[in-house]
Amino acid sequence: PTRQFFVGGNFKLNPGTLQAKKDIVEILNKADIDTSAEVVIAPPSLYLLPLQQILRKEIKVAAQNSYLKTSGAFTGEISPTQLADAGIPYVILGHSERRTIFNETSDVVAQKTRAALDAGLSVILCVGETLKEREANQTKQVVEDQLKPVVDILKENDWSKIVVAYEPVWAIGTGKVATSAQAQEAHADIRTFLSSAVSSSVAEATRILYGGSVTASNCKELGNQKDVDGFLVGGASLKPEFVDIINARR
Ligand code: G2H
Repeated sequence: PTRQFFVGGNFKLNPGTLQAKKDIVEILNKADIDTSAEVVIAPPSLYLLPLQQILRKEIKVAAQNSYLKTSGAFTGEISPTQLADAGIPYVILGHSERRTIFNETSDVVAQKTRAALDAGLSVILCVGETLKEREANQTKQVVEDQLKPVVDILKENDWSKIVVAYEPVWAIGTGKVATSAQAQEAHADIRTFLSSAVSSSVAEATRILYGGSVTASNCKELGNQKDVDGFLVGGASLKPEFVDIINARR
C-alpha cells in the first residue's frame, strides 16, 4: 500500500513562551526533513496562527481539540468552522487526556469528528487502551468500542480525511513505549476492524499512527512495521530529535 508516512507533533499544554515555540519552528524550518512525509504540529490554540505564519509550507498545523457545535453560547470552546476559516487544516480529537481528564466519551468524540469534517477539517482521531484493559486482554475490544461511534456517524468517503492514532494510555508520557510487535498487532486489528466495519479500501488507505513515548531511538523499528504509518509524538516533538522522528523512514 502507498500510505503517505505521517508525523504529528502534539505540544499539549506544555510550558514555554511564544518565543520558545517559535524557536522550535525555526529548528524545523532549517532542518533537512523527508519531504515525502506529511508533517503536522499541534501547538496550544493560542499559538496556531502565529506559528502557522512562520512555518515552512511543507509543515502544517493542527488544533488539539475542537467543539461539536460550530457557534453559540459555549464559553471557552473552539469552533471547527472558525479553525477552518483560520486556515487550520487538522484537529486532534479523542486524545486520551481529553477522554480521561475532560470526560469525553466516544460518542462526544464521534460528534466532534462529524462537526470537524463538516467544517472541512481533517481529523487525527486517537484511540487506545489503559494498562488495566491491556492486562485483561481487552485491547482489541476497547479500541473497537472507541471507533464504533465514529464509524456509525461517518460516510465511507469521510475516511479520506481521517488519520487514526493508536495511543496505548500506559505508554503516554511514561517513557514506556509499546514494543513494535504490540504496536503492529494493535494496528493490524484496527485495519481489520475498518475493513469489516467500513470497507476494505478504507482500511487499506487509512493511515494508522502510533503514539506513546516515541523517541528518535525507537522510531525506526516502530516505523518499519507493516501497519504503522507514522507517529503522534508528544514530549519528543518539543526537542530537536523530532527531526529524526520525521525522518524515521529515510
Ligand atoms: C501521546 C503522545 C502524543 P508522548 O499522548 O500524543 O505523547 O509522546 O509524550 O507519550
